[in-house]
Amino acid sequence: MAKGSGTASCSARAIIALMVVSVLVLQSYHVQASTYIVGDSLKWAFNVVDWPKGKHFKAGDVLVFNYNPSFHNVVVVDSGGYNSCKTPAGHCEGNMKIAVTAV
Ligand SMILES: [Cu+2]
Repeated sequence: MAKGSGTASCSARAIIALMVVSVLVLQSYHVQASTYIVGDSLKWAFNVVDWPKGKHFKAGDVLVFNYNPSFHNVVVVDSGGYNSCKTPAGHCEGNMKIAVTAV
């Protein structure tokens, strides 16, 4: 009986340790996530195509697109859509597009 109790206690400690490690991993992941304003002071506008250059995005980072929805929008496309983009108002052709790789 005493032996069984010891085993249960040991398992409980292992589970608690695992939970602590999980929380620490989640917290460090959360701390490392960054928020970016797409286009910085230009916001989401024409000629933002080079904005991602030199930045190193990670999974979990947040990209904020600030724009007037009466004039612009944001659409996720694949590389084919990115390269061949055509929009009625010519915004994509005006380099109102970005390609982002997160690691
Ligand atoms: Cu636009």
